[in-house]
Amino acid sequence: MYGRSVSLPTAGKITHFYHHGYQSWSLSTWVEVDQDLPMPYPTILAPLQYHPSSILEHGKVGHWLGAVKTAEGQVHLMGSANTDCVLRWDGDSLVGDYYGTWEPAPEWYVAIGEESAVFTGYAHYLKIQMGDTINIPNHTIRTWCSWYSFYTSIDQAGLSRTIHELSDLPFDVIQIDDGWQLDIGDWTENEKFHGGLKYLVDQIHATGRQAGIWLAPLIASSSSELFIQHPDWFIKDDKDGYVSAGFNWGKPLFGLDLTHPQAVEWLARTLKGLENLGFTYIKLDFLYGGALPGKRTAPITGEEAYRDGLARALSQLNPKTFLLFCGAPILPSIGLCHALRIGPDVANFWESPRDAFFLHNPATPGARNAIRTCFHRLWLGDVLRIDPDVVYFAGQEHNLEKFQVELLLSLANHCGFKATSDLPHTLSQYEIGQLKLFMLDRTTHGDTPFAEIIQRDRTLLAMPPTPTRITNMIREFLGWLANQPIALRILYWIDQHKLKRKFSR
Ligand code: 9PG
Repeated sequence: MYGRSVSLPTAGKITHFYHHGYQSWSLSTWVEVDQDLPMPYPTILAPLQYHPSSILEHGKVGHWLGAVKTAEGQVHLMGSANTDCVLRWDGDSLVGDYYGTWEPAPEWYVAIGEESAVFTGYAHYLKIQMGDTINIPNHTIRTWCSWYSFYTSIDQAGLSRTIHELSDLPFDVIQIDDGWQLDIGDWTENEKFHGGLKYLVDQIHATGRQAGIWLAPLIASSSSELFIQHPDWFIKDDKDGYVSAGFNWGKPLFGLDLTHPQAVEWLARTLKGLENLGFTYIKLDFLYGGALPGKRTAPITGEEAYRDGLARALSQLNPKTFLLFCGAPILPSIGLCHALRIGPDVANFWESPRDAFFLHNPATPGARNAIRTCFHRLWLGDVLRIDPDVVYFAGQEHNLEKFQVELLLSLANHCGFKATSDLPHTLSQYEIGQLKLFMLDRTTHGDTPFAEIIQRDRTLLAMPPTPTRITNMIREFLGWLANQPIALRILYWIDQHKLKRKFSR
């Protein structure tokens, strides 16, 4: 089908709508058609978690693709290989709308049949239409990443020690995550890395591994030199204010205008600089910031700007440099990256009662949220490498039950993307054995494939219960509180303080 607005009549009694979220961390799941998803709170985090449009439609909207399921289990799917496409179900038909600026009108892929067959069909269509510009490796990825143990408290000494401790454990990549930079926008090492990043890269290389680095180059905080020196490189709204890219690190964030030629040159230089230091695995995070709706130098949409500007900057890199995208709009990233995070952050707990029951927010960190969204996006594995985030081995570092750990392990195994942040000295001999078995492809999680475990017990990934009057009142209050930047700043300080204490011991 072709058209700016198209409609596919559906037949049979429709019971579920497949809600496909906007970016890596956004919820993706089947939603019962007679059930509305409550608005997730706090709204200050919305730009980090959803596309502004999907918030308003209670989960009955899908980005780039949409599907409905009949009582008999037959699936109607409609999807696109273009940016700026949105799908809805109007009660009779799947309706696709294109909001982009390109002519002619886009093509829409349509399939009707058994669930896994129609999603696989769409994945193959995407691969051909968008994914064949990049060579996707198919070996297992085994990464040690600093985030889920050190968080922002990384420093040169701690990482050096870990590189040494990782000794001969089966990892191919050691990836430095958030915490090394001067500010969000200023991607040079801070005072905690007095020897320079190169010092750590050399240590990693000496162990025979690839060095990886995290950065979030499409957002900046107002305190950064980048924002202060180049305020005209950022996305604006109609009133000439800056479009919010959300709030994190106790700071408001803004998105880079990827239609500004100098901003793209800066981006290319920044990435090339890291590659020149020896980083061959780059985790590009918070990428939604470059795709936010708003006013840019060129009159194209956010998604178009993202795809075009990012492609130009990345073309300066060695094609062998492994690119992992995170916090990224899904479809506009296809063909630009080797691997893509397809769910929210795993955490060392199953579910946060505050987020699930009171804020009704399924896009926040937690193993259940991560597994739910990843499970519903496994079909993307036919398009690129999917990153389900980390697994835990160190029993003393998490509050997950055994079967929850096993679920994470079997998910990582399914994806062939095996990462952890566990610090070797926190692992018992037994746990080190488990880690080795897992990384060396000798299962430690039983033989049942991930999808089968989930299919057997669909309550595992059920959505939190719909709010009641009481929880709604609490949601309004907590949502209001969490929308106050000062409250988020205080939470951030508390977290930082706790981390400092933990690592000073
Ligand atoms: C570093 C981390 C890790 C992690 C990423 C990303 O506020 N938020 O909604 C929010 C969501 C995700 C997030 C941080 C904040 O995590 O997914 O692996 O790299 O950044 O800061």
